[in-house]
Amino acid sequence: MALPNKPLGELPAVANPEIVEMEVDYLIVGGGMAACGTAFEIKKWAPDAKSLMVDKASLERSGAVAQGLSAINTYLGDNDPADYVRMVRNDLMGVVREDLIYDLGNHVDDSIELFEEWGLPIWKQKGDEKKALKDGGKPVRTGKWQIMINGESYKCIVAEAAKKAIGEDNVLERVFIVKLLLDANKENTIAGAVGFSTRENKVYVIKCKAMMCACGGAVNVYRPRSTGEGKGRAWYPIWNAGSTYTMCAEVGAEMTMMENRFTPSRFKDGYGPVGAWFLLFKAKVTNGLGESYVGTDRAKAELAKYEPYGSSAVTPTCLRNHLMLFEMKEGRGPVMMDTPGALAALSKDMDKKQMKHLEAEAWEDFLDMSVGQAGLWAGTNTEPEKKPSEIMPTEPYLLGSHSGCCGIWVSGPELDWVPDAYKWGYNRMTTVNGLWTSGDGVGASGHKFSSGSHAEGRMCAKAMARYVRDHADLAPALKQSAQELADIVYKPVKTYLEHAGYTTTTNVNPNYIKPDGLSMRLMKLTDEYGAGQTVYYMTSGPLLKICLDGLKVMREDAEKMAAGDLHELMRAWEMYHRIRTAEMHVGHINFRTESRYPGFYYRSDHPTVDEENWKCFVNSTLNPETNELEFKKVELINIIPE
Ligand code: SFD
Ligand code: AMP
Repeated sequence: MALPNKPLGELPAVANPEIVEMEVDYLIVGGGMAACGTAFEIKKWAPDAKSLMVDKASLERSGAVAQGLSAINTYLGDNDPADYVRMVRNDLMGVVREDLIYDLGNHVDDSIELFEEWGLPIWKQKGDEKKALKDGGKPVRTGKWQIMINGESYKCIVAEAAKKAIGEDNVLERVFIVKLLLDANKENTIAGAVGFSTRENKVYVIKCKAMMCACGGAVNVYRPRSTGEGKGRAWYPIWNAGSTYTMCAEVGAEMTMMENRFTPSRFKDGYGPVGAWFLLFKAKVTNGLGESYVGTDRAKAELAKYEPYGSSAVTPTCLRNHLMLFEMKEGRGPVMMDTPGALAALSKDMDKKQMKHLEAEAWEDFLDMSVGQAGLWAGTNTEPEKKPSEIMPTEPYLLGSHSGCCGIWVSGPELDWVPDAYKWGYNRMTTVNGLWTSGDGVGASGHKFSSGSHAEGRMCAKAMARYVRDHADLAPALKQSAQELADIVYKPVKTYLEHAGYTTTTNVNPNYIKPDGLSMRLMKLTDEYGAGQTVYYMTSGPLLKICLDGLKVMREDAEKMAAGDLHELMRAWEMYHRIRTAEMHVGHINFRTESRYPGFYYRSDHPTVDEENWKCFVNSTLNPETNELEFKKVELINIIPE
């Protein structure tokens, strides 16, 4: 149930919060696209079971789709799922789980048909305006895989269906999950989670038989380009702090491709997405000399360095970024999106009314999903039909559902063509028994986007129900008492209350550090040493060592975090999740001695894409004895022919 908004100011935290203990069959951690998919589907496969969904925010507007979206980037329609695999594989420089991608390609459209049934307006081709997708209605395609929507209320629509299916009383909003918990009696088996309310002094200890954890990717691990009053503005959702990766890794889930990141090219300062401008409006991007930045001989020579990917029919996203950075570094900036040229070309044969409509679409693209960009256009007197806009790669984000693929190593579907090394019983289950993930959580399987994340969440529900049926003896038991768990969660509060009186300003104190201070430390470290934007995404072995040493110290310092109110307590745990996620990301980059994703990051000591030695996955696990990550290479198996 949603709780009312806060009165003025944050709610002070108390030393001894109320403890609420719960037990359910299915626990869904997160409330985004993937989690809503699981919540919608679980009742179908386990109608009599008790399920609970827990979101740190309010379901209607939580996660990456909070502001809405203008496009659905994965709709197969008449396309062959094998071609979908080929596209994703090429875009992610060859190293992907083809079984997961093919499986997703087979299921994703079903979710989109449901979205339409629930009320999401999907653009249709002329003549098909009234025909639903499921009845053969043809959508307006921007690219081979993408379709346009009027998606300002996308998340509200998806959340409503999830709530209705699972039952409103089975949704806990404004509860931040801090840790997942293993079973006391069964090895490597999930048994529950612990979290706290951001609106009441309450700790929740929840036992479960099966769990789907999908808390999105990780944002604000790296110093953003935005500063001062604009800080907090980013492209991906700042509320997702690496909880998925940290919480799953800490219970022993094997991770994969955590070296991957996404540094998307976006409209500078407002972070507006570029897809619609490239694909729908067919806009050209020019360098400071007015040349097409991808079309010069210089650009072709750069791409030739990264074969076989450089010469592919569609240049991978990272290499497109590489070309942009190449121009910027050599002083041929700014890189500009020629919005006036694009709109002029499109409106050549239009009357005044049609032109107004086209201009409205240009604004709506941002009003539907990235409102800050529309605000920035208005604030800088930018009329896109008159003035071009600058494009710039952002700070790095860690995610597994958009054009990136870091995440968790999961089982593939139980199908005979799936290699044995890729499946261990239950589709999308992690290497921890009873623990699933989806969306940004699943590694080596990018380009799912909003639709694929929802579909993947639904696939999890089916597999979870089978697991619970197959294990009738499941009786989750926790290793620690509810009080011990509450003490861990509220430790930053106790630290604060014990020491806050020592200094006159509560933010500066020799006995503790506030999450805000730790955030600045983290961003400075990852940015300067871990290939952030201020160093043009460049790092090397010696720089990575400094970064890893710094992160280790920071994790120790995190033990001394202090939180005076519930909002700050959330910030504290977000910081902890970010630090662990950064350790995984930087550790993976350190292990992979090549530059697999030029344009996303570079290693100056290993600048090439080394197909001979590194066309493989890098997986890691956290050793519970040493608390250190252990890395290994894992063989890549090609399933779909070229
Ligand atoms: O334009 C905790 N995305 C796009 N997808 C598309 O299909 N089309 C687009 O047009 C896309 N574009 C886009 C996109 C995202 C953003 C931010 C913009 C533009 C501006 C990507 C999709 O949105 C994305 O792939 C999916 O949403 C991923 O789904 P999922 O479920 O993996 O993540 P989520 O939706 O962010 O949800 C996360 C949830 O977890 C909660 N949470 N809950 C409890 N405890 C914790 N510790 C928690 N931590 C987080 C969150 O509140 C949230 O509910 S475009 O750029 O290409
Ligand atoms: P974006 O707005 O950058 O997140 O992209 C939205 C969709 O368009 C994703 O499916 C991208 O892969 C695709 N896309 C964006 N820019 C290009 C481009 N220049 N060429 C091909 N596909 C693109």
